[in-house]
Amino acid sequence: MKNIDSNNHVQGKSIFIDDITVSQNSLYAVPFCSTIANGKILSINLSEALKLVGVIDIFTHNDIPGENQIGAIIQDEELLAEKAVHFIGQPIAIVVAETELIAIKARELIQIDYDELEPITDVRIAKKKNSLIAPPRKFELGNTDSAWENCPFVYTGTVKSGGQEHLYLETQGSYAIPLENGNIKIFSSTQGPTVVQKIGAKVLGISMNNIEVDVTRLGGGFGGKEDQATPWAVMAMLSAHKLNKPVKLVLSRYDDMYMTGKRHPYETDYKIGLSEDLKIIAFEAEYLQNAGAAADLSPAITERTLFHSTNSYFIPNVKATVYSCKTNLPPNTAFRGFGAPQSIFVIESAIKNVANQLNIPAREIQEINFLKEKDEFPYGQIVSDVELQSIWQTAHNNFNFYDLEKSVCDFNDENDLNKRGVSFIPITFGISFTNTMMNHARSLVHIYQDGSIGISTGAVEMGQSVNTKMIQVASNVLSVNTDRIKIESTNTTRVANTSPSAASSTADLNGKAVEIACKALLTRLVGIAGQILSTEVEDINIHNEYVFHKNKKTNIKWEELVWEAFTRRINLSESGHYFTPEINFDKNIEKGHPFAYHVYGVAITTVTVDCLRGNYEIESVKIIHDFGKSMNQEIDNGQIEGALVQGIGWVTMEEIVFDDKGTLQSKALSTYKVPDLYSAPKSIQIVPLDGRGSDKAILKSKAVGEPPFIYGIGSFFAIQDAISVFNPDYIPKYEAPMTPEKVLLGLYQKK
Ligand code: LUZ
Ligand code: MOS
Repeated sequence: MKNIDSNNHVQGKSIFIDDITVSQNSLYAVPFCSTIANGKILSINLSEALKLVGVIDIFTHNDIPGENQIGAIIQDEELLAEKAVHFIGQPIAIVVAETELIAIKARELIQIDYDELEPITDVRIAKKKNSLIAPPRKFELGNTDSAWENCPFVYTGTVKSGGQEHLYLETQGSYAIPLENGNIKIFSSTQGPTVVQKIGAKVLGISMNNIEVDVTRLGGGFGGKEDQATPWAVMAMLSAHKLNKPVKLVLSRYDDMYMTGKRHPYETDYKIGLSEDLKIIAFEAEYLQNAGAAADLSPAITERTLFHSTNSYFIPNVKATVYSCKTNLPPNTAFRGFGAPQSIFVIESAIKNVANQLNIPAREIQEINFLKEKDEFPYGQIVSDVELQSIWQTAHNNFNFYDLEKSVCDFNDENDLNKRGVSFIPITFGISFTNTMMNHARSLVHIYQDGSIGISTGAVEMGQSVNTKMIQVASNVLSVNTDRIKIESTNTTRVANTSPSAASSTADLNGKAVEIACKALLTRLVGIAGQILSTEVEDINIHNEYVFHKNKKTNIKWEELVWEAFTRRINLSESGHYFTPEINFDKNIEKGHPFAYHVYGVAITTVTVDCLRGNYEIESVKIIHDFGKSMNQEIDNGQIEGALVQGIGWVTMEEIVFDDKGTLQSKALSTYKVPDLYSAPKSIQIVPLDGRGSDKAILKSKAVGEPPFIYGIGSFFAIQDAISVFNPDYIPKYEAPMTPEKVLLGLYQKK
């Protein structure tokens, strides 16, 4: 089945926040934000701005009727700064005007005085000053302290990875409409409608049932709208509430880039020990996460960093500690992978470092240490249904590692100024929100009298095609054509208490909820068919829109059956609720079984470095991926390709630069380069593993959103290998991104 939105997307007919028809009396809001990274607010003067013709009002924290607090996990973030500011881009006031242009002009007229303080931008300084978001977390298995003496090979190192701009095509935005009795309806480009509803109610001092959040689709989220769509939505609601007029707030690209948080940069010190036969015996890591000025989702992200600290390997002795460091940068947030890519980059760098020291391919160390059935993860979950061995074998069968490596060697022998490198990245990604309570979802399915079907769920469509998959699930259970089924907007009044669409779990959780509701409806309809045909329900089934009796087609069509059921006063609506069984996690002992299942895979990346210029091309990425039993291979391949290229961007060209005053330097697409068609791999081959799937995946079709992001990491190591071939003096540093500038310096580095 094709993505149901593709025709409209291509024709520009799909509706995003900025396409919603606004009513005539609508107003426009823009945030006024801090221009310093740390300091006290001494005075603020709005009078010049308020004088501008067309300005309606300017709101500060004094205008907030409820609590000035938007922190979701830790209550440490004001919607509008009161006495002090902690990062450049922190909202202080909301300017509301008749047009967006007037609002922008007015905000330039606001006068503000600060008492400026020294900002912290560096995680090492933050840790030294004990500037932390929360106490550190530690996962332990075995005993590393006593393990080192049994390790003939012990290496230490430091690994750094940079931030990343989400760059969703649709910027943050919302449109709030005041209704009667103080109620509000808001359209928001959010992954978390319930988060917007809950925080909005708190700030406005009203109840959740006063707010209706409606989401048709997002022009991309990537985690950037899991938590950080909320402040802008709440600002629109606050303004609408105060003025009793509809208010639209859509950030410009520039505002969006400098006001919102990004992927967390990490700095990590590690120690790794191996036996003579290359078994990893012990691994210690101390991750320093740059959280920015408030918690946002950082505590949850630190957790996933620890969960993935050993990637695809069994290591009997592990000590992994993470510090969430509070700095004067915009609060960093969820981004595809949610802290896992950062720690997987660390363990892969450690393995690569060992391989370089021992002068062997990293692949040999990787293969020997793969997780096997019944191994234990550092968090206590026991490995089951592991696919790594079969993935590795399938990769070798399809792409012959030795031929591949030999062709790279031959190329390097024949070329002086172009050099190639190849790398292998296995992945093991845990599926479920690590916070167990978030792993449930609801659906509401209506069958209308004419046989058409409307489905609401908590799933937010953000380009990942979850709506298409929901239709497939309903069509599969009811055996009706997909064009009978419509997916309604995601709306907190129809489906309440939703978890954000995140953690790669949206299709699993909401799909299961749709499946449950449709099965209940099917049972009712089959019962009616049994009555009509005066037969046992066991002999009835519905197939391709017809009632079948003892596997023979009858002349009762779907819509006739539905009408008959309606006339017999049968309820044709049903809600479904699904919660992931078995999962648990005890934070006190840091042990449990947090994940429904794991997704596995491997990527083999070949790059060519231009040794004169320092730029590079990704020749090919060959992937064996564990889709389980994919319910839509084209859509899932699209997720793999997008995630891969996004991952490549993170470790190669995307470089977020803040100066030491906390000012974002890379705040436009002229200074922040993301992969385009020319920098995408020339060839991407995706071979689905003939895997077993999991009963906890919807129709055994495993989650696919985040895991393949990690394949992109392979390009980092392949580029480094190519540099090493050209320049034997090159000493690799494990610091992403590997920009062309760094490549060039590496190519001509002298001992
Ligand atoms: N969001 C979240 C996530 O709240 N919890 C998670 O475990 C998670 N994992 C990946 C992406 N978003
Ligand atoms: Mo996400 S990083 O699944 O919002």
